[in-house]
Formats: sequence, C-alpha cells, structure tokens
Amino acid sequence: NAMLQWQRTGFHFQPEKNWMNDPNGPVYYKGWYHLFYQYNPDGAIWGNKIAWGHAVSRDLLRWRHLPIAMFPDQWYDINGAWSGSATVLPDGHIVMLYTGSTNASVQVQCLAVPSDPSDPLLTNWTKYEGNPVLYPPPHVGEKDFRDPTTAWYDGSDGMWRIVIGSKDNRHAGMALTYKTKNFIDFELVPGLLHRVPTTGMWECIDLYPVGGTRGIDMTEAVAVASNDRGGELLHVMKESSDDDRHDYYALGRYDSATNKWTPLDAEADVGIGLRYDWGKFYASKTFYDPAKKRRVLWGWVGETDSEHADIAKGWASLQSIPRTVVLDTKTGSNLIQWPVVEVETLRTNSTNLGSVTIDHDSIFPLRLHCATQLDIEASFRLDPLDVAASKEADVGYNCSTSGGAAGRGALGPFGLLVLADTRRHGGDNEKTAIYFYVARGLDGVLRTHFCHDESRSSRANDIVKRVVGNVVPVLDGEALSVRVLVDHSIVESFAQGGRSTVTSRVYPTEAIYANAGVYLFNNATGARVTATSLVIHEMDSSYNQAYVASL
Ligand code: DQQ
Repeated sequence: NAMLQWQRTGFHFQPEKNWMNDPNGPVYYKGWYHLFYQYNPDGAIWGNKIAWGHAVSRDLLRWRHLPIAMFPDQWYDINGAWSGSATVLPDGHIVMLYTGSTNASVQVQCLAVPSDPSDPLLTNWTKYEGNPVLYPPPHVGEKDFRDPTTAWYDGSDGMWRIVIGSKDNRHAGMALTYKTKNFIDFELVPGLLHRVPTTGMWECIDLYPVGGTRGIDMTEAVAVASNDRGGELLHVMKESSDDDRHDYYALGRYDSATNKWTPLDAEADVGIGLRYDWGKFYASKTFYDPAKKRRVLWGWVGETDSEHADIAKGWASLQSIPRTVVLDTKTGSNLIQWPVVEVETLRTNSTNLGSVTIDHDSIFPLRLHCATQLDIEASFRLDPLDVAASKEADVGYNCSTSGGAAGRGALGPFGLLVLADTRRHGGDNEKTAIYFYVARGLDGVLRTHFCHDESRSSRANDIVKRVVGNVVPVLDGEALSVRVLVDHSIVESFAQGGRSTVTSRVYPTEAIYANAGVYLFNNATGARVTATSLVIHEMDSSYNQAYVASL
C-alpha cells in the first residue's frame, strides 16, 4: 500500500527489495565505490541463505544495483555467506575474506577474488577452490568466530594481518589476530589483541588509525608507527556487541610488535564506553577511500517495526549515510562522524531562517514546501541570564528514562520536531523530537544531553519507540549544534559537529507527504532559546533514473 511505499528512502542506500543487514567489503576500485551487503534474495526477513548483495557508485550516494556477488552455494557457506572485508593489495588487486556458515553451522573464513580484475564493476566473484582458509582455533566456540577485518601489511615480517571477533567461555569479548602471506595459509598470532570481560560476542570488529585531518590506511599507519608521525596516531577499535546490538568503540594504541591494542582510558574500553551512534546502528564497517584520502563509515540501520510489517513492505533495513570519520582533536577523547561531503550535492531548496527565539513552553512552525527529505543545520544558544538563574542542581538526567521531549527541566528539553503532523498540534500528534537537555550537576557544571524521542513518531503500535541519546561534550564558548538528515523513515542526527550521533527509524502514518512538517520547540521551564542559525535544505532523491542510466 501507498503508506508502506512512502517509507522507502530518497537518499539512503537500500536494495530494490528484500532483507539487508551488515555492510560488507566496502572498497574503492578503478573509480567506483563498491558496497556489498548481507542480503536475503528470498524475502524481507533474515534467513539462513544470506548472500552478498552488491551495488556501485561514483559518489557514495547514487547507486547502481548489480547482480548478487556471492551466493551461499558451497558446503562451507551453505548456511550463509556472512560478513567480511576487502583488502587492496599493492598491485591493485582485491581479495575478499568473509565468514561462511558451513553445512554443520561452523563459522569458517573463506577467500574470494574478482573473476575479472579488469572489470571495474567487479561483477563476478570466484571463491577459492581450497576454501575454507581458516577454522575456529581449539579454544574458541565453533559458532563464535566471524567477520574478518580488512588486512594490513606489516613490514617487520612481511606478513598481512587480520582480526577476527570471538568470545571466551567466560563471556568476555575478544579479538584474535592472524597473519598470512598469501590469504590461504593463516597463523594465529600468540596472545589476544584485546579482551573485555562481560561484553559477549564481538561481531564485525574494525581496527583503524586516526589522527590529523585526513584518513589513513592501516598499512601506512603500521609503516610509520616508528617514526615521528606514528606517535600522533591513535587506533580505533570497534566491536558490535551481539548482547545488546550496539556498536562500541574506543581510542587506543596498537602495538604490532606485541600484538596488543590498549585503550587510552580503560574505564571507557571497547564494549563498555563510547558508541558510534546512540540509536539504531549496528554491524558497521569503515574503509579507506584513496580518492578523497578519508575514512568512511557505513552502518546497518535495521527496522524497528514488526516482521509482519516488513513482509508487507517487501523490504527491510537501510544503510546509514556514509560518514567521514576523524579524531576529535578538540576533545582528544572521541571521534567525529560527519555525512560525506557528497551529500551536499543533493541539496535543492535551501531556506535560511536566520535567527529565531523560542520562549519557554512554546513551539514554532517552519514553513517548507516539502519536509520528507531534509538536511537541517541548526545552532542554539540558551539565554545566558536564564542559565545563570538556574542555580539548582538537576541530576540524574537520562535521555531514555527522563520523560523525553515532553519532560520539563529548567534548561531543556528544546530542539526540533521533524516528520511532525502539520494539521494538529499538541498531545499525541505524530512527531519525532530531536533535542538538547542541559542539566546542572551537583558540582555546578552544566552537562548537555542530546536525545531523540521516538515515542510519538507513529500512531502504529507494532513499533519499538524509545528515547535514545547520551551526554555530548560541549566546549567553552560553543553553541549547541545539530545537523539532521530526514529521509521518510529515517532520522539521522549529528550533534556538536559529529561528536555524538543518533539514528532513529520512524513510521509516521499521518505526518506524511504534505502533512509532514518541522517545528522548533522549547519545553524548558526557565529559559528562552535562540536558534542562532537555522538552514533547512530540501533534498533531491539519489535514485535518479536518468542519472543511473547514464552511469
Ligand atoms: N551478521 C552476519 C554475521 C555478523 C552479523 C550474518 C552481525 O557475519 O556477525 O548475517 O549483524
């Protein structure tokens, strides 16, 4: 039906139909960005026949769908061709490592290469005849050994290294390193690269260097580790926690000689500290883009409606907007994620709303032609006199449990309502709130929470609706800022320049088409808020038939 069709996105990646999950093997090859993904060719739910879907793009936004790259058609992957990563060899050739779930559901690692390296589209893939190339080691469960990373080259012994995620028999998540010369014979590197108690199975591990303003390839980082530039580099380790389905990362240092990755802050270790995104975002993966010298992150954004609804739609899941990832040099303690610059080429009608002051307890409608595909840039300042007057401590605020956008505090919540029904205000009309809440601690210091409130995003009742978010660092003198991508059934926010991100899936039933609007709101009891700058771009669709045909 039309409403279900409306939920398809305008500029987020999704297959034409059926189920998708993890992004796989993202890579740049001969002028094309390749995205592979976990795909069920038989329907809109996950199943034991997962294949590798495949699409290519010149700009990470406008995609051409290609035939399935790999089917689960061998004894060693017959229960699923699961997640994996691409490695670009020095001669430009590509090797792909992925996890096969065997006929006995054992997780093994498999090798595949392009059948025709001269084909820039890499349409056909050949699985190595000697697969699998790697079985679970003796001390590891045979169903706890999956998702090989991109390999990097280590000049000290002339071998490539990869990392594979697992857990031990005490429910600690762990990362195993292997080395290989030829991607066929692998050797376990002694010791564990890393292990964190209580975090469970680590899926889709990622390990990559950050530092400076551009992206860095892992091989390059290992090569310079011993010289001056190496000292400035940090290594991000990310794992996707099967226990709670969130992507956790930490900043640390990788020492190839000892095969150890060590977090900068043990209190915020992998799996217990920072998340890439506080909403719906999982099984992500980065790749180094040599064309623009940047590191780009993709994440699987699943559905939060029911399986029944997905079957009715005939499709399930999106990929996040590809995000550039760099170290936040201002805080030194987190990453910055930002939509790739190409997203700005989709901006059409731009409305600069200048500066708008919203009194406490009020709502302000923003007039737009069409509010279903947007890129919003907003900065807010609280009235300094109001902030000074709010002396009382406001402790224990938590996005998820403190009443969401309808709650009241001295200095929040305030922000934006998107996909909000323009025909009726108040009460239970459909809307998704994106908001800040500033709370004064017992120490007198202000802490800023950034949250999404999904609780009124849909009148449908088969949907998981939550309030999600966390504290975001705000440095002296900084305004509170957010960039929001709205695209039918996804709302993706980047707060404080990308220090914190929140992604929501939303399923409005009434706030659709011309009834979808945007509002500013201020629910603080004691503060006026000024949107010091507010620019809203309407966004073109990236699925432009004529353009795709010209590719
Ligand atoms: N999805 C794949 C696995 C991976 C999981 C199977 C993460 O390889 O661990 O579809 O979502």
